[in-house]
Amino acid sequence: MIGRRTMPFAAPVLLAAGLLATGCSPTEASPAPRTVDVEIRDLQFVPGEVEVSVGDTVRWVFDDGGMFHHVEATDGSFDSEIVGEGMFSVTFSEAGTHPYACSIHPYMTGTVTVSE
Ligand SMILES: [Cu+2]
Repeated sequence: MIGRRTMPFAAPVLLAAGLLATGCSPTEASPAPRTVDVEIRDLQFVPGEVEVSVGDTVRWVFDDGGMFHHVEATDGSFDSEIVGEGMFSVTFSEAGTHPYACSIHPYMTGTVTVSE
């Protein structure tokens, strides 16, 4: 008697794996939301101007050796409060232009432009 070790169930398993591999939806997806960093260092916002899309997040990173700074929108739409370290994030849900400044160092300015 000759043992034949066929595997009759292998074919359905491979078929299922193939379906999984090609199962991606062909529908057009909107781009994933991004997070854009603005570094606060050397008494500047770097970069000073950022352009994002609705749904994106801007994250300010306080990295100026512990010096206190403030991210305060001119239109009042966001306010980090005065801090010397850490991060401050804002997710923008509407298109618009938001100039902002540091209340302690008024020459520190930046702009976030949000487009559809
Ligand atoms: Cu400042």
